[in-house]
Amino acid sequence: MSSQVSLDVARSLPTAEECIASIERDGYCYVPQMFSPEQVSTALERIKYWFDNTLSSQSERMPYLNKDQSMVYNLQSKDLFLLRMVLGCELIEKVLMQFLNDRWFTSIPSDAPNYILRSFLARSSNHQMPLHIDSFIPYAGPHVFIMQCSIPLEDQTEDNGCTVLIPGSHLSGKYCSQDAFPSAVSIKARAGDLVFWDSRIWHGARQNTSGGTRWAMIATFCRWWIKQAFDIPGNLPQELYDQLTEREKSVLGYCSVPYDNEKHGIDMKRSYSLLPQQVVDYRR
Ligand SMILES: O=C(O)CCC(=O)C(=O)O
Ligand SMILES: [Fe+2]
Repeated sequence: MSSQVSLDVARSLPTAEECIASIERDGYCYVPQMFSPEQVSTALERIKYWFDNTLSSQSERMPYLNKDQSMVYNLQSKDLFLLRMVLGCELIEKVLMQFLNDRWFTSIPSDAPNYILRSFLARSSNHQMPLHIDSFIPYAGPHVFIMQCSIPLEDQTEDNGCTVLIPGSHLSGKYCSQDAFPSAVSIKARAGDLVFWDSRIWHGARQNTSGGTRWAMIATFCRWWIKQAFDIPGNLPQELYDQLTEREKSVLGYCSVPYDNEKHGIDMKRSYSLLPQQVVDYRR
């Protein structure tokens, strides 16, 4: 399977094995029409709602890459529908388990994820997003620490700020050069598609000159021992926590948060049986 599949060819979804092979080789994989039009239209409506209702409370202290971009952060603590669109997708789980599960995390069943959600946000493009890596350091090798899943909720084109990336750059072992931007591949995905990438890949987004929005949800997942972008476990509303399965709780990070001190616990890798009843008790 090539990483970018022609959109007008009717085809069934690629298998997890095909996605894994593409990601290993090219650093990314593109899955047409993973999500239904109903899921996409509900998600877009909710993202717009959350954008309108949270923009004014966002901190002024923005990282460089997010400045003056339209963003909604922490979707996992806002909307169970959006969270389950991602966590409930079998293909996403299979692919992430292959790359990010730790086989020595034996306190959780081996057929369940032990990776965690690093961040879950929605983003519409404005100005060009420079090429960057989200693995923080470049390194070559077979082990992946961080991966991203993007779900465009509107068709993304070269005019409205589509994602761009440099195939194969995940194995370059180098930080990005902006000189590579002109040779980056445009991911002209449609609403409801799914794009995976190894966070070491050099990627960014084009400038949006269309006058419209280009909303996409971006979920970043990492190995259980990597710091999350926010204190995700500590800030989930209790009524949302009550509805989650053990599997979902562990993906949000509850099985790998540090204990307050040695009196409460010592193992960094916890079993489901140690999950707290109350969010306020999550570190204990
Ligand atoms: O908006 C995109 O397509 C890319 C976003 C991105 O690279 C990021 O949020 O780290
Ligand atoms: Fe990124």
